[in-house]
Amino acid sequence: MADNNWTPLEPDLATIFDQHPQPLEALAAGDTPAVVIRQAFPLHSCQQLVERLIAKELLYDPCEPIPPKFIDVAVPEGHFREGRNKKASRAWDAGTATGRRRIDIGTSLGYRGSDPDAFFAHSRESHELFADLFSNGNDPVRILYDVLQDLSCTKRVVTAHEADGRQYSPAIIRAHYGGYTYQPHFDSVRLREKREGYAVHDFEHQFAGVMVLQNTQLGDVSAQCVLHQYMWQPEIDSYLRSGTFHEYAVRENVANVDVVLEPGDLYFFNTRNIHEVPGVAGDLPRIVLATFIGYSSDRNDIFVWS
Ligand SMILES: O=C(O)CCC(=O)C(=O)O
Ligand SMILES: [Fe+2]
Repeated sequence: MADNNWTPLEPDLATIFDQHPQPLEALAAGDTPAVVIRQAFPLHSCQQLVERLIAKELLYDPCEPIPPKFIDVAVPEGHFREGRNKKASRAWDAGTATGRRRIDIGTSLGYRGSDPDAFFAHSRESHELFADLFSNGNDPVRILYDVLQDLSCTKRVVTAHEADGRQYSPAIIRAHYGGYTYQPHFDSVRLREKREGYAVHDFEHQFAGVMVLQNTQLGDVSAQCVLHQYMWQPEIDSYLRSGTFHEYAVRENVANVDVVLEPGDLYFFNTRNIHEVPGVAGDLPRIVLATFIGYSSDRNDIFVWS
């Protein structure tokens, strides 16, 4: 059953606050699928940033042969590591799709968090890398944090850190080549990755804050996130793993919305809502700036990491 009231809050802070006094509480409760800020980062800044990432050889130009170093570091679809496991788990069965590569710039807790020392060492390098990348002052990470700060009303937004001061990576840039697909899944350091021992484990809710820097397009189809009005429960795992969530959603009348974004648009959603980004194998990779966000109604601080 389509729930017509389950629509994103958008397009700018003033309008969003007119609709809801506490937008992040609305996300926590699942009352809205997403909070969308249109054109948070200007289109020409998105384009300049992508050019700079290619010039610095942090990403590759899809029109050129792939430099071998990118083949070694690409993250396969659906991979994450649980707890202290060295071996990757898969959030869904991606089959044997080839050419779908994800290149990360920054540090992923989901992918690297099984070895805390290596994770925090890698995160330190990411801080230096981002400081260098955005030394021109045109900093989309700052914009994302500032918007989140405004949305949070009286809370304080900080990069996630441990009690001893070790910092998580402030954000991550992900480039998805060749139609890389996020099948229906949820993200949770608590419920999925079981990151006990990390400070981010202590928050009640997890959100994502994602800014699109470049999209991929094939004909008139571009890659967009679909959010389902279903908060993860253990009984859905078998459907997620076997790739049959859509059949379940149809049978149980689970509503969903497409969040259609242009480069420069920024959206926040509750990562416990089942979500997906069907891949589109256009000429260009879909590139996003992504964060995870730890939020508790009764805590004054909001942690951001990647
Ligand atoms: O790229 C997006 O818009 C969301 C990706 C996502 O679901 C994830 O990184 O877990
Ligand atoms: Fe996700």
